[in-house]
Amino acid sequence: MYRGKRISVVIPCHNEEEGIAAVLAQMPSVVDEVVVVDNASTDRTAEVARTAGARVVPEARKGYGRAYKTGFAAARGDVIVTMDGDGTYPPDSIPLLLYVLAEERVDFISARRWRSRSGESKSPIRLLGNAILSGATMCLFFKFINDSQSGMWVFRRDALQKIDPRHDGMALSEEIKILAFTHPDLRCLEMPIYYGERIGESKLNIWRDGFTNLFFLARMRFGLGRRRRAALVTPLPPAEEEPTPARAIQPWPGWRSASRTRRRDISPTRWSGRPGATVRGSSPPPWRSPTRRTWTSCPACCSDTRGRTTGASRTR
Ligand SMILES: Nc1nc2c(ncn2[C@@H]2O[C@H](COP(=O)(O)OP(=O)(O)OP(=O)(O)O)[C@@H](O)[C@H]2O)c(=O)[nH]1
Ligand SMILES: [Mg+2]
Repeated sequence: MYRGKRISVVIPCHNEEEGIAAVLAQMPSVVDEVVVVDNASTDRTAEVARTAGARVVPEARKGYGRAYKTGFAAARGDVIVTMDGDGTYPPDSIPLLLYVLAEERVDFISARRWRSRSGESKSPIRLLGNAILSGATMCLFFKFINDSQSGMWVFRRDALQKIDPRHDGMALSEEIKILAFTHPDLRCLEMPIYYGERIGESKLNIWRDGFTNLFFLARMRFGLGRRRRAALVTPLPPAEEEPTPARAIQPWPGWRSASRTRRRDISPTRWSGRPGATVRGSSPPPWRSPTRRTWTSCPACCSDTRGRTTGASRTR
């Protein structure tokens, strides 16, 4: 628990029995739950994680993104922290990242791998690949993201609904950052961290994953606008809760019978169920259209003889 917020750490694992034990042993006390997504492991990953106190969620469908989506759905915290189960990301940086998240009122932090703790740097091919992908991200989306492939993020749970990442593979890492950093309602930040040596065998396929991520960036550049617009459409309420059509609303007794009567027959006395009401002055209260989001007066009683609406109609 940190400043009244529950903290969940989500870790996707595919055959990480050596790494996960080391990661869980370093977990700071602010963390309320650790969700280890056991992604089709054939070793003792699940058993080791459970013994170390983590909640293990099985996910039989392989894929880094697939594992994360399952983990996010299972996490119960208000703030979600992610990292690999291989010891590369520092669990002891979590309190500092949470402090910045709260102090700066940020919604999403991506941890940038700055320097290696042991002083050993990554292989040149990986450094080059990361530079190309991060450079392409900056050029295509005009966002200064130094480490687009980092797997450590700290974000508020409610931001996840706005981001809605979908990719099943390694590209989820860049997808989630692009969606967060380009979202108009989210405050995002990149913070440097030290990274450690990998424990166990890498699951990254440098060429395949590298090119998949690069093509995904291009596809996302063209699809992002459409995706944002689709997310903006407010879904209609479910059928059973659909509001009654305006004509069936009975703001006062006698409304229905009056509206069914031919227009020339409507007299102030017949029209009103309300004492003292007149045809023009007795308009029913404006109603809010759930699809158009406008407040509309009833055209039946507020329109003039040419059928023009005379009542107030305003958009909120
Ligand atoms: N690549 C990959 N990783 C998975 C999968 N399912 C879970 N994971 C986990 O996702 C995390 C990231 O994979 P890594 O192999 O560490 O990839 P990486 O961090 O880009 O590469 P390294 O620098 O070698 O660690 C690890 O904890 C994996 O165990 C999967 O299907 N594919
Ligand atoms: Mg890793």
